[in-house]
Amino acid sequence: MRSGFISVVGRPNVGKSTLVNALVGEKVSITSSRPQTTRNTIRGILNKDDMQIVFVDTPGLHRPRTALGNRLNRLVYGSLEETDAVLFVLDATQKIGPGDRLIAERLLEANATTIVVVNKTDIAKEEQILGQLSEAGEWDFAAYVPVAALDADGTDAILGEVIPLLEEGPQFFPSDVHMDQPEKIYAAELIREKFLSRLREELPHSLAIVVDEIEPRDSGVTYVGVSAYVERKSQKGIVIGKGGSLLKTVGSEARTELERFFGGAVFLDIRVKIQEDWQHRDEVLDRLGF
Ligand SMILES: Nc1nc2c(ncn2[C@@H]2O[C@H](COP(=O)(O)OP(=O)(O)OP(=O)(O)O)[C@@H](O)[C@H]2O)c(=O)[nH]1
Ligand SMILES: [Mg+2]
Repeated sequence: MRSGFISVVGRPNVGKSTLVNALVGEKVSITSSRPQTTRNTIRGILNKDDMQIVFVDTPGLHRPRTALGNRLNRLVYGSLEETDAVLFVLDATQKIGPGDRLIAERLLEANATTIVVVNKTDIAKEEQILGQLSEAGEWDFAAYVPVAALDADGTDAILGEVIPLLEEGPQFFPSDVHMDQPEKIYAAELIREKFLSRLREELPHSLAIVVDEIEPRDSGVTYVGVSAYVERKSQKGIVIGKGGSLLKTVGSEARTELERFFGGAVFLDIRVKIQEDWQHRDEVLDRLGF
């Protein structure tokens, strides 16, 4: 059997998680239009006959301003040590900037086999795509592939580059699984995704979701008990919304997804709590599971 780990790295919001989902063919990692959506390395597993590819989605790399940001960057560069190749994702609609260059330098230093993926070609102008391919071409990485991850367009071309790199290796996961996240973590991510799509500006960064309890009840309903942590009192009001309206909307959207995941009725109980300045506090980050 041939197998390997492929890390997916890049600046925030370039479409890494969307790409991993497209490659695996399942929603393993949440996505949103807000930068810094992904907060952990998330493995998505693609099983093909006699082959297993483990894609490692990572948090977007940026100049860290918080203890959380620092941890996330360390996590990404740490993940490179255990990967066979890297997909370095660029956003075709954005100019290559200092952030991208820094990542490129780190990848070159680490001597990582790197495939550059130019994403969002569906909304980029042709000259933007060509400009990026030629500018990024100066880094002299192993391959360059334009894609539109949102439409799963170009994923075959990526696999065409990745598969020849795989070596004989063990089967890391059972052949019928496509992710390795514990149920509570995955459920918390699905809930956070719904909040992200409804919250504005800085608030998404201040939100942490912890699933405290998943309990099948006699009635056949699965009870899901959740704490939604914000950093300040004012944020609590925003997350709850006027007369509880935002919490209600998000709760109902999240419940629909959770019911699909659990395959049955779900009672979702979200409590909004304040954990002051959690992004900056190491002991709280430990407790919240970062
Ligand atoms: N039009 C278009 N939008 C895309 C494409 N890929 C991703 N997006 C959008 O770009 C936004 C960011 O996508 P994500 O997959 O969450 O980006 P990410 O790189 O994982 O972001 P972080 O986890 O914050 O680092 C979302 O709104 C996606 O729907 C694409 O190929 N075309
Ligand atoms: Mg992501």
